[in-house]
Amino acid sequence: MARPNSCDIFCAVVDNYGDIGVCWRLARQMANEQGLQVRMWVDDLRSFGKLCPELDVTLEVQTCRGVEVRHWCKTFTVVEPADLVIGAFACEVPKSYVEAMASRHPKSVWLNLEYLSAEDWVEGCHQLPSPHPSLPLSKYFFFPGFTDKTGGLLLERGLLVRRDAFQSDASAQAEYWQCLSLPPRVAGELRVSLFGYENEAMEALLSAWEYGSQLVTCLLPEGRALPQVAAHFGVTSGKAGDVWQRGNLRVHVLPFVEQEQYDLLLWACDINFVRGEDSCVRAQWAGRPFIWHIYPQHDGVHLEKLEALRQLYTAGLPDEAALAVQNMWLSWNGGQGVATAWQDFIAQRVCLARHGVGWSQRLSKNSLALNLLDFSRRTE
Ligand code: TRH
Repeated sequence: MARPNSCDIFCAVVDNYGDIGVCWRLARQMANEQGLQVRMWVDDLRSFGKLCPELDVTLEVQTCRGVEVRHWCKTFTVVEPADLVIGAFACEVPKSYVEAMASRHPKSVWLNLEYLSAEDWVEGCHQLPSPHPSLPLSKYFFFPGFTDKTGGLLLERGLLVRRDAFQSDASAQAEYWQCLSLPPRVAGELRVSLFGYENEAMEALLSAWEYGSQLVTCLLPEGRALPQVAAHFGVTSGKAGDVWQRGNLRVHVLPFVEQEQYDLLLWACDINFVRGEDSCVRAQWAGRPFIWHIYPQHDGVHLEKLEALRQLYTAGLPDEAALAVQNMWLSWNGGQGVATAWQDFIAQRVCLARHGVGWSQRLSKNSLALNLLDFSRRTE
């Protein structure tokens, strides 16, 4: 097939912001960097509105940042399918639309964009077809990932150059902190972003920061971790703009911001606590040491995913630094001893920061958007 000109992306929001976060990033890259005509079908415009404040959640059809956004309702009126069709995270593309894809000439290329995992089996499943039981049409499994044999990661054009410029420009950073109403940094201060879920290790970590020898400024986006942090300071709730201080710990509660603004936060902080899928990738693009709170699943499979990324990411690090990452990630994901793990992690900060930059450069060679286009060009 020739290079696709149009792309439909279907996104069913399960919970949180990962699904819509990935789809929105992909849609903008396909439209604004690759020049495709992109339609994004989203079943929950309210969640989407958190990431994209200019969205009008009452509209069925609108254009936002070069992407046509459609409210995906239960009653789906069939439209002419696009050249490339991406169902995100195993969402069910409407039956009538699938039939239209099969009878189109040439047929649409249909992909299911899978969840991100660093596990070995991903390479073997990437790009496998799944023939439709009754229609002359296959769906292909497309796996993002961290190695050359996977679909790679979403990375905006020029992002690492912009990151490097920001991270080497002290006045741009000072201006950024000022915009957040933060005082200028003092010598020895550590700035940490904290995006996560409810966490049993939270109280122990906050206490370690409070009684530690270094001033820690914690930037806390509003959301699921907020009530626990508020409770540490003896308050029942919190909101963006709140500042709490005790001992050597100062917490600034931040509003949930657009994705580009969140990137700036990750670039500006010394250490980033991230979660889920997309923020974890963004922390890797930030190049700074990070701690991943993986999305917990009751069968415990998330711990295998955590371990798989941990192994890839720490390969080539000196033993002490690799162990520090392992202990910190495990203690933050249901393990024990977060206070000690934090001390060991912070002792490796310089080594991990150097490693993070090299790691991001290596990952940047494998672009998910380009791989998707290349695959659809090769697929009949
Ligand atoms: O919101 P999440 O917990 O999403 C998760 C994961 O994707 C997981 O894989 C999935 O199974 C589960 O939901 C249902 O974490 P994630 O993936 O990091 O998504 C958060 C998004 O929010 C990401 O795109 C970054 C963005 N973000 C902002 O745009 N502004 C902000 O201020 C913050 C804190 C985040």
